[in-house]
Formats: sequence, C-alpha cells, structure tokens
Amino acid sequence: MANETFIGWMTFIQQYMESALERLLPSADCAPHKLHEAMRYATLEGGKRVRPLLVFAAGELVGAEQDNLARIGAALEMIHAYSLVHDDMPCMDDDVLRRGKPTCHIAYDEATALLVGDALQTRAFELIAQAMPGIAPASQLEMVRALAHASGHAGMAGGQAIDLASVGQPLTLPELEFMHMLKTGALIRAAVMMGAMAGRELNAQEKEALDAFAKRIGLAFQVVDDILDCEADTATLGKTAGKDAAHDKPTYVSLLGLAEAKRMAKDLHDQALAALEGFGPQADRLKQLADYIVARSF
Ligand code: GRG
Repeated sequence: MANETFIGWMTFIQQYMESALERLLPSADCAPHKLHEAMRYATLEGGKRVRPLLVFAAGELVGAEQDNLARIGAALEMIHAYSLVHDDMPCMDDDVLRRGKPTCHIAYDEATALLVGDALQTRAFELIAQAMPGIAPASQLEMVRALAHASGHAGMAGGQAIDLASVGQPLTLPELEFMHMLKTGALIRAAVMMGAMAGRELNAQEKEALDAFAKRIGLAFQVVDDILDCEADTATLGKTAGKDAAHDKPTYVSLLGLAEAKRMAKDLHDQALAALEGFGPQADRLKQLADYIVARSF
C-alpha cells in the first residue's frame, strides 16, 4: 500500500472497515431482530472511521496483518458508536440527528438505544478477546486492558461525566483539556497503541514516542472539532462563536478565541509529527493522517 495516495488509502480502509463491520455485527435476520437491526443502524454507513484509520496507520508501522487490524478497528468503532448512541439520548445531549439521520432512540426507542450501547460495548471486547492469528495472547490481553482503560471511568465515560457535571459550571482551560483527554482523546490514543500491539514489538522508547504522538493528535482532533463547530455555527446560525447552544459549554474557541485555537491545533500537529521523528517511512501513514485530522480546520 506504500505508493498509494493518502486519499486512495483512506477510501480503501473505510470500505474495508465497512465490510468488516457488516460481517462482525450480528445479523438482523437473527433474533433479537430489533436489537440487531438497531446495532447495525447505529454503526454502519456513517462516520469518518478515524479510529480504525489510526489503527491501520499504526499497524503499518509494525507490519501488522490487515485482518487483525480490521478486527481491532471494528472493536474501536463499536465502542465509538455506542458512545454516540448514549450521548444522543434524552438523559445526555438529547439530540435527534446523528450523521444526517435520526438518532438511534428516535429511529427505535430509548430502551433499545440503551441496549444497543450495552451490546456494542460487549461485542467490542468479544472481538478483541477472540484468537487473532500471529498475535500473542499476552498482546491481546494488553489490548483488552487498553480498550477497557480508554472506555471506562479513567477514559471516555469519565470524560463524559466531567462534561455533564460542567453544565452551568464552566471549566477552565486545564479542566477542559483534562475532560477532552478522557472523553475523546483516550479512545484515539488507544486506537494508535492497539494498532501498534498487532505487529512487531516496539521498544520502550518507541512506545513512548508513539504514545506522545497519539496524545497530541487526540487533543488536536478535539480542538479542530471545536473550530469546525464554531465556523459552522457562525456561517449558518450567526451564533456567538464557540458556545454550545444547548448547554452553553465552553470550547477551545470560546476560551481561547478562533485564532489562538487554530494556533493550538497547529502546535499540537507539529508536536505530534516531531514525536514520530525517530521512525522511518513506516510512520508516513500516521503523519499523513495527522495532517488530514488537522487540515480539516484550515
Ligand atoms: C456516553 C460514555 C459516553 C460517552 C460519550 C464521545 C462522546 C462520549 C460523545 C460524543 C460527543 C461529541 C460530539 C464529541 C465531540 C467530538 C467527537 C467525538 C465527535 C464525534 O466523533 P467523530 O468526528 O464522528 O469521529 P464520526 O461520525 O465521524 O464517527
């Protein structure tokens, strides 16, 4: 895949992931039909598949097998899809649209949406725990640990709890950073590290460098998301820059201003690329992906 253009590679992985998810999600023809159909509704045909792309790019660094990377990518995407389903529910953000279609609890019902999240989460762990050719059980165990850590109280769920508690009690910049490091950063970081666990073993210095890359890029992803939200709001609604209309939540743009938020995204991008300096051309996909994630805002 080394000579393909980045966009060609990205499209290939997105399609490869779509068929992997089709295969690894339960069939809607099997009972319980409604739950299985809703799990597929929430996961298939949508999203940029950023986390699986990171898995594949990190996998390229260590010469990992594509089928194993697809399984790891599918597990991360199922955790991500579950988080979006629950995040959209009336008890959280109460959103009616996601990826241009009705949210899961609107298309089905709240109880189904709750179960969809539960079932996607457990299916993700089942996928990682199943035998993966060429990967040592100890590495798989480490993947299970990394995914649990990134999804749970010290990761995504913890970040969501901080976010919910911040309504009406605006966060400072360090608090905002901590919240995002957990809420979105942890899973992005896990995607990079789990992709890297699927191939040749990295030494401690390489692991540290890759983790530094993953941490910066996870944060950059959120800063860029805030910039894009702010620009979309300003273009379509004329809202005050950077304020979440529903909850008046602080964002990088509301705390720093648009220009400074863009500078922060650029600095994080530079730091992420610098962390990969010790690797050879095998890190090119990760660098290109970092460019893509950050360039969305410029
Ligand atoms: C309910 C435990 C629990 C956690 C929810 C991730 C999350 C935590 C909530 C999502 C809320 C949100 C809109 C966060 C902003 C950044 C973000 C993660 C956006 C969605 O991720 P993308 O851009 O989405 O990767 P696609 O649709 O491309 O997959």
